[in-house]
Amino acid sequence: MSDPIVPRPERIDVADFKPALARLQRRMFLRSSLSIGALSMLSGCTMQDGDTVDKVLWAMSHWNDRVQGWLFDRNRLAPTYSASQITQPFPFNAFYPEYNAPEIDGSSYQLEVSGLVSDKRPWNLAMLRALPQAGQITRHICIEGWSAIGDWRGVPFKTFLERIGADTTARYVGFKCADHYYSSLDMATALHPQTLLALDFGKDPLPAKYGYPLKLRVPTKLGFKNPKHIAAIFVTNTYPGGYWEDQGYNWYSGL
Ligand SMILES: Nc1nc2c(c(=O)[nH]1)N[C@H]1C(S)=C(S)[C@@H](COP(=O)(O)O)O[C@H]1N2
Ligand SMILES: [Mo]
Repeated sequence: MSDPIVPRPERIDVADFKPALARLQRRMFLRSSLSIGALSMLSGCTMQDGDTVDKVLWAMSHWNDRVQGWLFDRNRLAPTYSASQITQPFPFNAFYPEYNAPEIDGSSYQLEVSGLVSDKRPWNLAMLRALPQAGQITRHICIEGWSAIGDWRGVPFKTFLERIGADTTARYVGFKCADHYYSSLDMATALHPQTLLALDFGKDPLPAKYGYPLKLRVPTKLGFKNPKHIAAIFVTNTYPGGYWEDQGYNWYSGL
């Protein structure tokens, strides 16, 4: 039962992230201790054809999302760091090389809003900058086995959801990006006090490679749940999936 979503915590050089990683490892231990044999007993199928195995594994993964959602403590904060601890240079990562990062014209940029919200008017950058801003220095952890501390600033996502009149009893918030990446979050994480609609990296607007003009910074999730170059945000009860999520990475991926 190979699991593409298991990060390699031994390659992450962090002492202060130990509690979060220990929780993650505990959850993964619980999952990996279920053998194919146990799975076939539980699911009542022989797990002989690939399709069935696939279906059971996906069902397990969605069950795992629910359990992780229940375990999520909406008040638990991700660790924060001092300015001297910021990683320089901060790594770039995407499903393409850095020179292919989309170049977006900030002056004509519009953020689309749709789904279960009362105000669907699009947003430009000046409107987003006029909302209350907050900063954070937190650690980004990529599933590929690296982590880095960065300094992001922007609109607390909860504030933004309130401004657009989002139905916060809905299950998901989905994101569509200018590079055709996409992702989604559970509502509890969307409303978490450290989830930030980031406009700046350090003192300056986000550079193209880090997601200009807008990215979601979610320090309670793995890196791939932090969409860059956001073009559209929607609130929904229909599971939206994501670029890596749809290829087997665990959707919840909380820390
Ligand atoms: N639009 C978009 N967002 C994305 C990605 C991407 O390919 N496209 N990659 C994700 C992954 S896997 C990581 S680790 C981080 C990397 O962000 P960084 O370039 O700021 O380090 O962006 C995430 N968000
Ligand atoms: Mo990543």
